[in-house]
Amino acid sequence: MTTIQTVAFDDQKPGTSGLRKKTRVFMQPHYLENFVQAIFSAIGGAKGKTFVVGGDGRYFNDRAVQVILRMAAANGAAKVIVGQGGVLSTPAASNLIRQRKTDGGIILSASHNPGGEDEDFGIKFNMANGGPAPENITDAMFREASVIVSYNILEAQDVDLNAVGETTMGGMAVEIVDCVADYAALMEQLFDFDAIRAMFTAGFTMRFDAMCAVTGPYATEILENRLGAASGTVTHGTPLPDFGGMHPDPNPTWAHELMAEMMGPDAPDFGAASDGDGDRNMVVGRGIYVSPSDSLAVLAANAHLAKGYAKGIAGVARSMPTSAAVDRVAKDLGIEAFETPTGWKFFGNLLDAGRVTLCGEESFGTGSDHVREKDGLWAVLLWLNILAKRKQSVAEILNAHWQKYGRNYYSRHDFEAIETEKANAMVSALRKSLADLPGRSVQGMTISAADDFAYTDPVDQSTSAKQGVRILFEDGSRIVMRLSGTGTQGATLRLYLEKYAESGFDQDPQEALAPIIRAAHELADITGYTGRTEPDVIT
Ligand code: VG1
Ligand code: CO
Repeated sequence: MTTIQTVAFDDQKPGTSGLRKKTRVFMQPHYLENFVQAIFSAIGGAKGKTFVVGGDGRYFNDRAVQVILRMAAANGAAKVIVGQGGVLSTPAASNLIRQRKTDGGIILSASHNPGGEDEDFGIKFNMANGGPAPENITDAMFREASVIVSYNILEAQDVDLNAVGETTMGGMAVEIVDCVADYAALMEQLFDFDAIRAMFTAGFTMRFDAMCAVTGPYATEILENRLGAASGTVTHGTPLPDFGGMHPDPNPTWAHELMAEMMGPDAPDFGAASDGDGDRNMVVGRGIYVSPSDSLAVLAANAHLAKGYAKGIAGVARSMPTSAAVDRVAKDLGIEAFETPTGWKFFGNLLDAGRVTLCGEESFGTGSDHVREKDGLWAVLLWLNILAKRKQSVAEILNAHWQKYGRNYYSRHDFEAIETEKANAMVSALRKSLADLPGRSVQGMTISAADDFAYTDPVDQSTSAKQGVRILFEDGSRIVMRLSGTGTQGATLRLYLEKYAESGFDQDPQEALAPIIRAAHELADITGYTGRTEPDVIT
């Protein structure tokens, strides 16, 4: 074992989902090593522990896995379980951490951010429950990384990550496992594969765009091999280190090929896409896009149709900026609904305590208590299960849902790579104005309340402040603004817009939300501070 002297970097602060930087930042000497050592320090050391390690296969994934193995061995870990090739989707890693009763796992991914030598890389730690480290642990990682003076590493040859089976490194066991097998087995337990298979046999057609990212092998095995979807259903199914130049963010802007096909004359019955690390999903019906907030609500209302949820669901949780559509379903079902800050780490306690079964975010993330991460393919399979049982189209299911619950018109506008000082100035001015907003009228609407969202975890009472500015109107409409915690360049402003309608369900969301969009620009003076008049991405 070698102890290497190092100097701390001052920017190793994990964001919404781990530490994300440009790949070249991670590739500089000691950068990755410092943070890995900080992770081990933050969790009370690695000695005698078992970890899962894997990533989404992006550029530098393979070399980072070798570094982590050498450091885990040098820090006394008993065993590391690695996905073949160093690859594991985020939900599959979460599942392995739980199934194998390990002490946690290190996941290498910058998720929906592009990959490659000039793009993004990321690393995060998940706890023994399979979920992202909570804030007290990520704060400890930052503290440790800020004062680090040395790290431990073993001088050893690379492990052959492609050879499934057991080997050793120093005194540590290394087990290379098939990436897909355990995950696929879990999906078979939750969903009615026979019913879905029968639907495909009867001619149901589907397109799954894996966006050259990690879900390809999972989707091909489950959809094509086990469920009998036509071969070629999965496109962009081979994971590539640079995602083939695609931006692996499953939304209508970046998954435009899928959108064009689904809105075209020969659209299949169902379309879906997932992101870099496989935890996000976008769902599209023939000629109809399903917003993630609506998808969560539909899944909550229909989950009992799948065998894994046949007993019903205990409760639901959504991140604060996610639309309130799922709250209406919870009310109807007589179950609890929770509103948490952005980021999956805030769902962990509620899931562990059995208070919620389903949770989701407006950012194309949906999941359940089967793992402790959002899970793209899981959401797609639940939709397929519901379609197979209800024998209706996506459009019919969505329209029936709105008829029953009303429609929460919803959109998110992203203004990317703003100069950080300008974005911060805008947000602090907005924060200062909050107390004076109630009672004020903008664009013909009266503001009823305005605050900066603060959260107290109902299970362990931990608190998180400044989680997003909320401006509520008397008619129930809502504006939310926050700065992204996953970007690697400047600041990204996320503007979330919502309006509830009891009738008139066929409007374009951008039209239905037009006065609220204008009000947001007026209240925050987005153009004055940032020079931007139009968002870069609309979802
Ligand atoms: C974004 C999303 C958030 C999500 C996070 C991680 O965070 O808004 O809902 O949990 O990405 O998703 P932010 O701070 O940029 O708004 V993933 O699939 O990138 O791990
Ligand atoms: Co992701």
